[in-house]
Amino acid sequence: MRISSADVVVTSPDRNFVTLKITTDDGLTGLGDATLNGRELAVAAYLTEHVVPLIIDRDPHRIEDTWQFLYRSAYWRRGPVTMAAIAAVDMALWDIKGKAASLPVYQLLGGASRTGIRAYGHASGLDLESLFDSIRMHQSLGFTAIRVQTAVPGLRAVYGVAASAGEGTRYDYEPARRQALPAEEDWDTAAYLRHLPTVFDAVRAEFGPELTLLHDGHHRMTPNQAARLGRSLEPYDLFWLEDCTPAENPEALRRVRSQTTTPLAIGEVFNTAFDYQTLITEQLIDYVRSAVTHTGGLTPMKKLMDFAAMYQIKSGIHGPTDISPVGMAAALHLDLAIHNFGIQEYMPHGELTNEVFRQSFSFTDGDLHPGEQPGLGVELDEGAAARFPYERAYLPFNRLLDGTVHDW
Ligand code: EZ4
Ligand code: CO
Repeated sequence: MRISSADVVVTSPDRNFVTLKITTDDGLTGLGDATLNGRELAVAAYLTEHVVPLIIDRDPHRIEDTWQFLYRSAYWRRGPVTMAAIAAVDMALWDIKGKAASLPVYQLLGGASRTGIRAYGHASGLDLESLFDSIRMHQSLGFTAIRVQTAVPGLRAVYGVAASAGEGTRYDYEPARRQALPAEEDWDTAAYLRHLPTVFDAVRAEFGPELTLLHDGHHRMTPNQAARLGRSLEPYDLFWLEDCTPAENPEALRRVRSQTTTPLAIGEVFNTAFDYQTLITEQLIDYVRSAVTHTGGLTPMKKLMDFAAMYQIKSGIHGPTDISPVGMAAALHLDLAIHNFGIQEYMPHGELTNEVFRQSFSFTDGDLHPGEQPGLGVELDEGAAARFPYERAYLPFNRLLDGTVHDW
């Protein structure tokens, strides 16, 4: 079997997605997700101009060799654009191998280690009342684990919080913001540190001790601030505190770790196992947050999770709406197969996205399952995709109250 063609499809149902479709001379097709939110066309060009010519005529079964070839022969290693492009090839080849073997990809990764994949959803509120409504709505959908994000008094727009009560239950940061320039949000860490524990206190009082709660700090704190927040949230028994400090400096987590037992998760902006080396070997984190799409695909993610397993660190794979259904399906096959699964983030895609990407994964009683279709189990409706042309979109950015640009 040989790769006969590879096409990059950019489509924007609800939001932008970049998908690689590889076709073999046997007529099999495989899909890979290459979506890098806000920088989509950089990956599309990297694939079209530089990667597609390299993979034509290669044996699609040689996944490890193709991965090593694309990673090492570029000379310029790592980075989100490169690793998303390699991920797309890797996912598409696993999809093809599964179809060739008539097996779902999780079977090729070792088979199921569990019956379902526990997912967490995103609740948010401008005040306690709307936050409680949002949590109840997620419970009614079946979620047993819920991320809690809240507005902060005095701040206009905050990450993770629906802009108005009407949007209420569905917070989606960027797709609704397709516009010429990035939206500006504001931030004040001191106000956030004062407010957040009061919100978790109210949520625990309302929903009791058993509901699994998570929170995303979205890279905004210093190590000392993060340590203080971790401590102040200890009475509320979080499943994890995510991205408490900016991702570039793993040493920051030493300070946080030594000061609090609140579990820590990090890694949605990482793109190789090397980014985790210190964090894993020093056991500074509890959960690996990488996306399969942004970490070079299933091949390196399986190795990363096996490395993490040696240190009792579990998975918490990134699953926002900017991961396409193809990237989501890849995550679910891995989640089902690995021993050290923790939890899976799940933001359901919009209706238009589900029209373009025909999926076979399911969500029942709070658990996801990738389904039993051969390969990844997602097919691209190219006719539908063509109806939604690319629209430039940016993620928001933050300024402190005095106008200084801050981490978003
Ligand atoms: O901000 O995927 O935990 N989830 C997140 C996401 C990220 C977006 C960025 O594209 O932090 O909401
Ligand atoms: Co996050």
